[in-house]
Amino acid sequence: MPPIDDPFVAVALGANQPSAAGSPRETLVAVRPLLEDLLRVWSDQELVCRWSSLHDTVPVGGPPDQPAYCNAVLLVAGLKALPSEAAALQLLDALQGLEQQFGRDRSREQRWGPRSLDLDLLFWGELRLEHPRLLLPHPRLHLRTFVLAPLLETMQGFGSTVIT
Ligand code: PH2
Ligand code: MG
Ligand code: MG
Repeated sequence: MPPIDDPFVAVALGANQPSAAGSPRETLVAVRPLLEDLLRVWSDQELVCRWSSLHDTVPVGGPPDQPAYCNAVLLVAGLKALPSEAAALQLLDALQGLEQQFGRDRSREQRWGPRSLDLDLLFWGELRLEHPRLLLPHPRLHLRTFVLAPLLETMQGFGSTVIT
């Protein structure tokens, strides 16, 4: 893979409730091509998409006894558009539309409670946003192993080379 200097977009995926597509794992498998299509439409160009594997994870926060999560990360490279608040909010709208398609109903859920699909924007290059709808970079990114472990998988091979 050639080095790519354009800013990355990273999206975290999570689910711990069944959707019409099936179990949380089946949901994430079904979401993958739809999320890639959504990003291509949003950016109006071909992109380099790097997927982590699917991770079964212990729930962090939220109500006690909620079911285990399935998590993954998508790293998107090769975007020519410059990061901006307007474009990031447009992407957030598109991600929330996809969440709804998989049965997510924000009006009926608890903070950090169970959900059929969660799509979180983690960062877009160096863009810093403090918008009521979106904080970038994601303020808890560095605290969440269920995000960092799959993110690291997607980043292998990009950027600096290890000298042995
Ligand atoms: N998402 C949450 C709350 N807790 N725990 C894990 N393991 N994975 C998640 O995706 C997750 C969570 C709220 O978005
Ligand atoms: Mg979310
Ligand atoms: Mg989340």
